[in-house]
Amino acid sequence: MRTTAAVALEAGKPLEIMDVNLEGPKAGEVLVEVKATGLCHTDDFTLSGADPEGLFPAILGHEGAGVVVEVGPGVTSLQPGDHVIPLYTPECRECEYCLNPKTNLCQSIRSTQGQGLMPDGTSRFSMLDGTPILHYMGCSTFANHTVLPEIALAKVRKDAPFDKICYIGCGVTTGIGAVVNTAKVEIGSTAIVFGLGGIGLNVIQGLRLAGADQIVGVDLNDAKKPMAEKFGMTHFVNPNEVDGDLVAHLVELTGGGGDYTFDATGNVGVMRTALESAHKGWGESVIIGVAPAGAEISTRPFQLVTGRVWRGTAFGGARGRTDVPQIVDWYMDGKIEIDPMITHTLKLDEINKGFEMMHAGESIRSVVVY
Ligand code: NAD
Ligand code: AHE
Ligand code: ZN
Repeated sequence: MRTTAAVALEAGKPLEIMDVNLEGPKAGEVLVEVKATGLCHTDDFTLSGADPEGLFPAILGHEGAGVVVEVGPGVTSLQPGDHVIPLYTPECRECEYCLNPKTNLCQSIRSTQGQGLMPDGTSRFSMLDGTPILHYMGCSTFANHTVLPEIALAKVRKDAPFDKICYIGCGVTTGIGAVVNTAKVEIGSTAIVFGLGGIGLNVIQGLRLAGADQIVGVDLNDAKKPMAEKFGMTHFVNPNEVDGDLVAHLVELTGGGGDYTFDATGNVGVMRTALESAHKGWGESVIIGVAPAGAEISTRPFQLVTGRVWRGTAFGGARGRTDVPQIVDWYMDGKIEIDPMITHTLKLDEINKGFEMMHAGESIRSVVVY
């Protein structure tokens, strides 16, 4: 079939809207009509050329929601008409990783996914002249139709709006999951969140859900403050307005440091500040941000010797087929909020404007509706 997509032809160039060929689903695969997709900073990171796994030409996008159109041979858990959220972290429920309760990082298709290919080592997308186009993070939601493995789709309730629940495909689950699955924050905790964008705001709403007492937000952009307060931030710090050492300021503000700190910027200098502003003896710092190729984190080992813990999280530690339908229920039941964070709704041919607003710090989440 033919479908319309925003194609990343090369790093650093705007996406190009074009018709592309899409082959139907093979064994174990599912054809999905994408109804809506969010624009995550990670899409921008890959498009910039900073992602060591970034390959071109590719169809980016990994924060979608849509409807099953057709299933390939052997697919048993989904049928046409089902509503689904694509999962860049699949859940096969069989591999060594899925069987280990300590991780959500299903590895059953990770190597082909990282090469922009389906599990059989081929792509379903091509240009109209036959040139193959690569998949991205196993999702490619910047296409109106896409093909995914069955294990990379969460089946969700049909009354949930696509243009909101697409955000659960990455940002919402990553932020809330970092709090409840990875850090396992306790009631009454003190926390510091660095970066109040599409991920950091969801960390903040996760902290509120978990019953944190003090939630400090740190961002260079003052315009992020009102939204963060709406989601539960109790104190705001702009590093540019702090006289002297930022770590010392945060340690004083929190009475010794955060029980939990979170990096949602992708800046390795910020990651160090986050670790060092965690409380001596027990503070845990969670890295969410994705750093460019070649970037490395550093700190004095003494920071860890004296009891701080440094860890990371992918997709908020969530097991997608199990946890994502539940997060959709939380949204539909009013336990979590999504709507105010979706600041812009765009058509596919406006997608580059969405990235421009991200760069300018004008948006929280832009969502493309097909
Ligand atoms: P975003 O652009 O919406 O937000 C980033 C925020 O960080 C902005 O508000 C910006 O002003 C702030 N910021 C930038 N530099 C800062 C600094 N030095 N100090 C304080 N604040 C600073 O991005 P997002 O969509 O929220 O994504 C955040 C990060 O999380 C990205 O690196 C993204 O790739 C990553 N991410 C990781 C996962 C995961 O599973 N680990 C999932 C989604 C996104
Ligand atoms: N390809 C990059 C790493 C990118 C990365 O860390 N991705 C996160 C999800 S970001 C979603 O917005 C992730 O899930 N990582 C685990 C994995 O297996 O990719 C690089 O540095 O090579
Ligand atoms: Zn993302």
